Formats: sequence, C-alpha cells, structure tokens
Amino acid sequence: MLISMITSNSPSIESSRIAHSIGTALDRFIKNNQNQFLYASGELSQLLRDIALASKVVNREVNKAGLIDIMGAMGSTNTGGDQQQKLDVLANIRFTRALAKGGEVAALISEESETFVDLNNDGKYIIAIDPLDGSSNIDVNVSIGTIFSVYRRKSPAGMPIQDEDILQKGTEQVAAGYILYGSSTMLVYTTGHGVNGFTYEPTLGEYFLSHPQMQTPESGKIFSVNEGSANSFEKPVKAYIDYCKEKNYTARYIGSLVADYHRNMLKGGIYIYPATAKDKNGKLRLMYECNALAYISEQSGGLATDGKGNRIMEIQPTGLHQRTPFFVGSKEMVEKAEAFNS
Ligand code: AFP
Repeated sequence: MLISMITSNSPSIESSRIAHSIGTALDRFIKNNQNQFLYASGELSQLLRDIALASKVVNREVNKAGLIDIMGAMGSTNTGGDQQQKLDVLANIRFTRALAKGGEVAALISEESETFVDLNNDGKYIIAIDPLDGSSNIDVNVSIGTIFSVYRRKSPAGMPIQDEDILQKGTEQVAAGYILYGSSTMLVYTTGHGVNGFTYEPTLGEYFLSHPQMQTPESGKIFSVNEGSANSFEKPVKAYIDYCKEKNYTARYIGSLVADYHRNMLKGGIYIYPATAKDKNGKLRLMYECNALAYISEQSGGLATDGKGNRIMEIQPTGLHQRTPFFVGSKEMVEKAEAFNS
C-alpha cells in the first residue's frame, strides 16, 4: 500500500529539489577541459587539483578559527611588514606542501617568503600565491581569500630557476584563480577560456560547478575604495570618487580584496587601491594579488589597469613583492576612472 502511494507520487519527487543534480565536480570539469590547456600534459590539471585540495584544508582551519588556538598574530611580520597571522603561516605551509608534493612546480613566489621557494628543478610551472589575503579580517570573522597565478617556466626543465622564469608579466599566466572563504567557499579560476566558479559542498568534500562562464557586467553602481586615505589620493582619483558620489553609486569596501573583487564581478562595480601618501605605488602586490585578478577580470569581460593607462598584465615585474596601484572591475567604470587622467 505504502509503495503504491509513493509510486503514484514519484513524478513530483523526480522533479523536486531533493532530486536536483548537484552539478559537475571540479575534478571532472578539469579533466573534461584538459584539452583547452596550451600544454595538454595533465600537469596543469594536477596542479589545479593540488591547489583545490590545499584550499579544502585551509577552509577547514578557517572554519575552526575561534574554536582552537589559530587566531591572532604570530608575533612576526611578512615581506610587506604586515603582522603575520597564525592562519597566514598555516595557509602558506598547506599550499607549499601540496604544490611541492606533485612535482609539477619548479618554484613558488609567496607573500610569506622574502625570496622564491625553490621546489623542484624538473618542475615546469611557477606559482605566485598569496596564501591568505585579508588576514587582518580573520579575527573578526570576515571573508578572506587565497589568490594564485600559474606560469610556465621559460628555461628548460632540469636547470636551476632563472630570473626570466620568476619575473614574468601577467600576460604569460597560463592559469589564475582565487578561493573565497565566505558565507560559502568558492574556487574561481581561468585557464584563458573564460572564468568558471565552483562552490564547496562541505559534507561531500568537493567543489561543484555553480557559476559557469562568469561575466563581469559592462558597468555597475558599486565603488570600492578605502576612503580613509582619500586626502592623499591623486587628483584624478579624487575626481572619479566625487563622480561616483554624484551618480549616487553605492560604496562597498570590506578590506579583503578577494571578497570586494568577487562581489563587484558578480554585481558590477570597480575596486580601486590607488597610490597614497603612505604607499606611493599603492599597497597591492603585482605578482600575487593583481595579476591573477586582472586575468580573471579580462577573461570575464572586465578590465584591470594601474589607473594611469597601463594594463596590469603588461607591467614588467622587477621584484617579487613589487606593488602597483590597482583599478579593476566593470570595463566602463575602469575606463571612466582612467578618463579622469586626461
Ligand atoms: P591584509 O592581508 O593585511 O588584511 O591586507 C589585505 C589587503 O591586501 C587587501 O585584501 C585589501 O583590499 C587591502 O589590503 C586593504 O587595505 P587597507 O586596509 O589599506 O584598505
């Protein structure tokens, strides 16, 4: 009797929410799209999987912050003179370990290390990574992120790493992405064929494709900038911010680059970190913060410049921890901000 009742109701179960497909898992997606990579060797796929795995471990730690002793400062500073948080250090260890294990990575550039980390001369890839960006937000339970760029080494594998391998322009990236540890955890990446976003399903321990072929709206109404330093912004930046206010745009600034960028990419907006009196070249790092987001931005229809007419990805790095002013987001908004320079 019970069985016949269920059977008679079953068409609605098939089409109900509980029976909805959960989507494509990241692993399967990477495998299905392997032929899009310039070097279809499977190594880049493995490398992306390694990053995803390390991010799951970091995600677990981030979610436990507050319960165990991983919040707060280490008592040391990183390359930029910022206080190192315990989770910064932990994330750096997790990503370095995961990337070292696979053998695909020759060297790692990290916010947490003064010089590059030499991993394996036989490796073909160079990774630039900010293992945990926005870490001053950890203690107050605000979204944080990981940002990464992947480059192919220039010198032949087997040789010691050269400057030309390390100091590559953003245009040379073969993949880039970020992980946002937010109200849900997302991994967003590009290999130069559009941008795809995956949401982490913690009970299954997997990322699933939730945001296929992401597009930045052409324009938007959100501007994100730390106006606390506005007195020392250059005139064109001040003028653009006044313009945003005249237009009644919405001000949104978390102080966590990945979160601010991600929101603007989805809703339409501009993120600005300009030169200030304190930081003459802005605060953000070209190699492991700006280039990855610039690549993702361009791949999703947006734009990224230094606010002075230079495309971020074309800036030749001269140092691992080089800073640059950063204007990124909806194309029309970045173009408008640039126009205030002329
Ligand atoms: P922390 O990692 O020290 O929190 O810095 C975060 C960050 O690099 C970036 O994520 C923010 O957008 C930016 O700095 C915020 O800087 P301000 O506090 O100067 O606005």
